[in-house]
Amino acid sequence: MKQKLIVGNWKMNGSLAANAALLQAIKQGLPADNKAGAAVAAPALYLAQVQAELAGSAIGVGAQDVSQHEQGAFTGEISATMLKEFGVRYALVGHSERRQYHGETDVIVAAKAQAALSKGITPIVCVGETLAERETGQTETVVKRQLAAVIHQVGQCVSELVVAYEPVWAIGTGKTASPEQAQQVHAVLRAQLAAASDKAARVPLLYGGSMNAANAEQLLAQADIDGGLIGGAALKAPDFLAIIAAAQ
Ligand code: 3PY
Repeated sequence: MKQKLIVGNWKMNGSLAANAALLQAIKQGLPADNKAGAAVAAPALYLAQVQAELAGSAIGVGAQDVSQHEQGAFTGEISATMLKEFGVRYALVGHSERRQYHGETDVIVAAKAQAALSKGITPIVCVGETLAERETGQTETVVKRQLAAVIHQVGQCVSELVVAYEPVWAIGTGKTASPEQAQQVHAVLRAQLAAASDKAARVPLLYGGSMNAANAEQLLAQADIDGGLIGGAALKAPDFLAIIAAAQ
């Protein structure tokens, strides 16, 4: 069976003390025979701390964003090269909060995915529809359009992506897509990836959007759900560990 991948998205949460306590608890609680991949995507300012805390552990370091630019006059931006220096293995791109609050378009998201790949960082490409889009039957069109932009940009590197389906209506709302709703969209994404690359089967397709300790097992049991991108539950060690336990 394909290894599952559980990634915590801390968003703009944490402090030096809270991060240290959380990472210690996660490291200590990880079963010795853990079979799932795990990573945490921390605020950029804490990446050095997270890298140091996780040194020698199997938990990967993730960033929540990456600039599409290599270097230069882009105030406030952080390049893939800089992330790489801090041991970053994954970078979220196109999280709906970035699309919504920072005006990130499909084209920008695709450029960010390419920038990450070019420096050996795995982009976790987030796609998902809003409630209005779901209610007007546009779910498939929207997620396919978002993913198509990235596929077009990265060409043959499609098989090196991670894709996360995060219905916007399920983010931070406590509402979760049912396992069937999530699987339906994952199957669409899998088919789209397969049409682009014969290695698409190996692309981890994560579900995100209020995945928690109570619903993880059912979601992860779906044929095309290969892991989770976890919001609030990633900030509590027992919950994050329970999701990892459900991913064995
Ligand atoms: C959530 O579950 O709230 C997320 O946005 C995870 O990225």
